[in-house]
Amino acid sequence: RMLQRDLVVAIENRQFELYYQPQAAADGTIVAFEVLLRWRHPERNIISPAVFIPLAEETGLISAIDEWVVREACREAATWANKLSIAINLSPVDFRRGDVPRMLADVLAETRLEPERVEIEITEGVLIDDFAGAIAILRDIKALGVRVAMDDFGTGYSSLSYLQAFPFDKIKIDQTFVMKLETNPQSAAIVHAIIGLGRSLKLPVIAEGVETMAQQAFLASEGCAELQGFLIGRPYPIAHYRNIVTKGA
Ligand code: G
Ligand code: G
Ligand code: NA
Ligand code: MN
Repeated sequence: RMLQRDLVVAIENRQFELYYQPQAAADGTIVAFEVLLRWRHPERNIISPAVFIPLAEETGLISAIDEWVVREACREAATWANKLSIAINLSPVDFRRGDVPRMLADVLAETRLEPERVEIEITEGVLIDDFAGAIAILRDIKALGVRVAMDDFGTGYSSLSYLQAFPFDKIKIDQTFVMKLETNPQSAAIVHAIIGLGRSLKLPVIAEGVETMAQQAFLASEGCAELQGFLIGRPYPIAHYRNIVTKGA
């Protein structure tokens, strides 16, 4: 496909951009930013990662792309006066193809970003093919001082056994549950259960896709630790949030 060919030169032609979406504590204070990749295609508008990440995964370009994301995001965050954290998405394919812990260690050394300020977001897809291998890689990542969050929690197959097999630092409730909180009693029950699970396991829970004050109020009453979504802030280039990240700690 044409898009696939264009993807090969996207890094060297500087067509990728990072967007940053705030993550807030229960009291509304912004505590971190999720890093979200955008492709500014020369002949199209901005292309969503939902479109080009699968292509990059098929062609093996994903490892180079994710490494670029990690390096750019760490370089950016290292300049922030208030030392907020960043959450970076890695593809399950990275875990099968490359040496992710080595890559992270190299970038952290190069950018001098404190490892405690980095959180890796992975979906349970990472554990499906080679369970033991993935667990070993995750342990090496945590040994660097980097945190690991389980993304899109509740949408996969056996999330509960994964929580038993690996000490994740955070659970992200998938936005499909959050978006139906007001209209679907099942969604509210599932969100209630996930937050309760987090409390029992002493795992902080973050809800994504928070768009309304009613959703925020429900999540607050359930004791959800953190919120992410358009209500808190949309993903934008970091310039949009410059006054937040340059504020003294
Ligand atoms: O930002 P948006 O909602 O369009 O993202 C769509 C999907 O792409 C999400 O599942 C998100 O996790 C993923 N994604 C966003 N940025 C990156 C990235 O830098 N690397 C990887 N591997 N996935 C990303
Ligand atoms: O799969 P992952 O959780 O990484 O996907 C995150 C994506 O969800 C981001 O790319 C972002 O564009 C999108 N997103 C974040 N907050 C909201 C929201 O409140 N509403 C909607 N519709 N999408 C959101
Ligand atoms: Na994510
Ligand atoms: Mn998600």
